[in-house]
Amino acid sequence: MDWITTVDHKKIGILYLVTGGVFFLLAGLEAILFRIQLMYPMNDFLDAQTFNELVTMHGTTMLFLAALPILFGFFNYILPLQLGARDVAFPFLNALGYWTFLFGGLLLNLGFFTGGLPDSGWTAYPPLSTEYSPGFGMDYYSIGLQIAGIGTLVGAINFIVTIVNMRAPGMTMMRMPLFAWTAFITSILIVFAFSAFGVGILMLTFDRVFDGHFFNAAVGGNVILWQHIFWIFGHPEVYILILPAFGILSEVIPTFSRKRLFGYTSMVFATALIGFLGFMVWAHHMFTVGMGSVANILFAVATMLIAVPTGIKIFNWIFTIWKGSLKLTTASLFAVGFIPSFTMGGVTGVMLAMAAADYQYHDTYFVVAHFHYVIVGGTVHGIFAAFFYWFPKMFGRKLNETLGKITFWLFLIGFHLTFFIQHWLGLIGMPRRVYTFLDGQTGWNEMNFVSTIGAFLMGVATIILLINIIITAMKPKDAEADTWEDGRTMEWAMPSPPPVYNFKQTPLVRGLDAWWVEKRAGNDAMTPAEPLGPIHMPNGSILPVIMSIGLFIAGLGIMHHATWASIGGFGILAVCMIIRSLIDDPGYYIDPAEIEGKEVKAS
Ligand code: HEM
Ligand SMILES: [Cu+2]
Repeated sequence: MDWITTVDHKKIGILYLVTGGVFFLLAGLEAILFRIQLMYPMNDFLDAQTFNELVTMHGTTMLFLAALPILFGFFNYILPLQLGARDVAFPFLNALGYWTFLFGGLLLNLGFFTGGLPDSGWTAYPPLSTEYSPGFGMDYYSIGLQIAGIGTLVGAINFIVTIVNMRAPGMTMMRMPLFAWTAFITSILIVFAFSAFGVGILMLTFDRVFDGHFFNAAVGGNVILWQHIFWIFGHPEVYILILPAFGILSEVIPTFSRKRLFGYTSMVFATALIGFLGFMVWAHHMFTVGMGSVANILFAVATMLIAVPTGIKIFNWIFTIWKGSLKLTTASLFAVGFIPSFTMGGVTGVMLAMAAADYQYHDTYFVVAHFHYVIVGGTVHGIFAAFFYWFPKMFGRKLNETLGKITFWLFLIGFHLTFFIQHWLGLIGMPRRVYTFLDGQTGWNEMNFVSTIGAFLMGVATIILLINIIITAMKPKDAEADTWEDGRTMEWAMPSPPPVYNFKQTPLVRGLDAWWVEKRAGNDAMTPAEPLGPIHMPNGSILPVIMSIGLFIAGLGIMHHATWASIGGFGILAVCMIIRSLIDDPGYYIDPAEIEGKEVKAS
């Protein structure tokens, strides 16, 4: 019950991690299924419709329900600790964000039970997603993502306010850990990108459910309109996924190199610049649409520009490792593995940015290879690094390092085996999203076979990680506060896991890498910025769950033209909002006497 009503950022963070993790496994399983289909020519393991559904669900789930929520889990858990805050700015809203994400995600996946999943690709281009996709599949997509998107937007706004308002005394913006900086820029991108997407899928819902004509060329609508709206969201979305991973690297690498991050200021500006440029390049996904050469050239050049700030980051990490004595833990291995894999994705990105050459690459496996190098080589590696790095902080136990390293090597090898070869598959003409291919085309059989074997290896690596988590869960909680011994930021100055109220007294920040500064000064705890006093805590609430269920019912009602269900669903929402507005919730206080002596000294 406690977990359903909680508004504690740490518990919500764990909820995000667990839910995102389950969706990650589901989407991974979908990928393995359609990779089995592509293992042999003219295979009939899956039929075409099922293949399309699995590809669509794989991409959509990975992006919206796995990668981003897992990153939100880390934001939620770690940010307030790094900033020295009691919680995020709006704990109630935080819970609401999680529950709308969960129920939106469930709606998206409802087709597994009712038959008819989304099948038009994660890009949902009309008319493929309108006229040519009868049934409820794409309604689950547009309405499910609408609801999940509310959660994402709410979460992002919450993180922005937290970062602007809740930093401990002394923590200026330029003393903020880089992970917090990337969370900040990412959240700003989410606010702009997800608003555009929300409008786009609302229009799609109108076209599908209410016979609208936004994207219907036959009656004066415009299909290209969708592509623009989609990619104004879609391109920043990939930066939304990669910037937090940059932030994770910028924490993990200095900790294990036992050095401060090289070029902190340039890292901050590079992050902001990447965020800004990320909005200037969306039409590089549309070079073959026929926008004309001027537009193509502008978007090509803008895209190539992004390589500059990204290169700055890569070099800064390398200079951080340089002449430090890097400790090889699973976390640092994933962080170091990130660098070459992600860079290769960046290089093919610049190749794709050449508009003329893109006529050859477009819609082939070259693109699939490219974005998996960025997303799996980058984001997923970052997520694994973060998981091993912060796991002891969150659960009080260190994951097994031997099993962790096995996971790393299997995953790294499996990943390159799966996707490296797809560059060639693409260049010799294998189109993306085809459910089978003819026998006897030079190299196709062998390369597709190898690719599938690689996918199995990644699957095995993930299973070993699960075993690792189970084994670790059975061990006693014995992680030190500063488990990795060389922690630099403030989360390492508190017990693992931290008490509900985080720091007993709000800490005083005396420099960049606040905890490192204190350790250097010979202190074994953060210097407090306030006297010990009663700690104000918010009460839990059941309303966020009920509100999300209301939205879920309303969504189902809309797609089935069931007016009463829609009104009922929105009614539930409205009643909850009224209750929340009318009933004052003052929260409660924790008495300092109660916590005296409970604070664990950081060693
Ligand atoms: C288990 C590892 C993975 C394997 C084997 C895999 C495999 C694939 C393949 C073969 C496709 C292309 C299918 C086609 O176009 O015919 C694909 C599409 C896609 N994948 Fe993955 N993938 C994996 C992990 C991921 C991850 C971690 C993400 C994101 C976090 C991701 C995001 C996507 C997206 C966005 C698409 C495009 C879907 C679409 O075309 O609508 N994949 N995946
Ligand atoms: Cu793009």
